[in-house]
Amino acid sequence: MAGEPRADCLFCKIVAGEVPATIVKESEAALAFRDINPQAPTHVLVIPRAHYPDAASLATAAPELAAEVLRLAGDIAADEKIVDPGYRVVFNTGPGAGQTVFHAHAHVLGGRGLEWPPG
Ligand code: IU
Repeated sequence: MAGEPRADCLFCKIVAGEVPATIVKESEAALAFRDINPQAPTHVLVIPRAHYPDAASLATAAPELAAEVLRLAGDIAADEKIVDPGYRVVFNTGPGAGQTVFHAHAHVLGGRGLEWPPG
């Protein structure tokens, strides 16, 4: 069922406390933790606690939860002091775009110059 935890999902295991993560912020419905392979001085992942495979399915099934993930991403940027000069929020969607964990997550990246277009 949509939103239910999945036994084979790494981020569901982080939500359950079964896999360690450095959590930087939490809300009732979402969680933010540092990426284990950071691509920038700030690289935090924001996830809904409920399982949706990608950002589009999250936004379709639970729009308020998608908004909560984006709000938390903005809070992280403020906490990490990367709002100025700017930061990036990325949802890799599909293997061809580099998605490796199929539990919706926003990458919050900042603290260095960010090229456009991304690779
Ligand atoms: P992607 O967009 O699906 O590729 O992002 C998955 C991210 O999850 C990736 O940047 C990994 O470094 C990160 N990650 C993590 O933070 N903790 C873990 O235990 C594992 C992956 I496995």
